[in-house]
Amino acid sequence: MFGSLSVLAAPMLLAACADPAPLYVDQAWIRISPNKDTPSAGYFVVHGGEASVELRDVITDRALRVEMHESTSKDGKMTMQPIEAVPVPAKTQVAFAPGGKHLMLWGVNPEAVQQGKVPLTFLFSNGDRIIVDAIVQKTGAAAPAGAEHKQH
Ligand SMILES: [Cu+2]
Repeated sequence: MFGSLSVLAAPMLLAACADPAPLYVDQAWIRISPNKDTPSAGYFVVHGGEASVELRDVITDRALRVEMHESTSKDGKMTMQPIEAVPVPAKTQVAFAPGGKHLMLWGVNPEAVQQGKVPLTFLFSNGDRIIVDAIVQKTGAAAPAGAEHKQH
C-alpha cells in the first residue's frame, strides 16, 4: 500500500521541479499608524523568478496614496527617501523590512483595517501584476523586533 502511494507521488514532484521559478511576493504586512495624520508602513518579500525584473510600483484602492521608501542611516540619524524602482535580480529575495525599504501608506481605509487585510498590487517591469493581501497589524499589537518606524 505505501509502496504504490510513493510511486504515484514521484511524478508530481518531478513536474514541480521542472517548472521555472516564479516571480512572487509574500510575507506582506502593514503596520497601521496610531496617528491618523501620519502614514502607515508596509513590508513584504519579493522572490525573483528566472529573469531579473524591477518592482516599479505598489498600488491599492484601500489607501489614498502609497509610496516606496528607503530608510538609511546618515551620521547616526535615520532618514528616508522615496524610491522609484527596485531591482529584483533573478532567483534573489528582496525584502522590504523595518529599518530598510518600506511602503508608506496614507489614509488606509478603516474598513480594510477592521477586516485585517489590505490587498496590494505589485507592478513589475516585465508586465507582471501580483496581488497579495497584506495582513494588518493594528496599533498596540506586538510587532516583530526592530519594527519601530518613528522617523516621520
Ligand atoms: Cu517612509
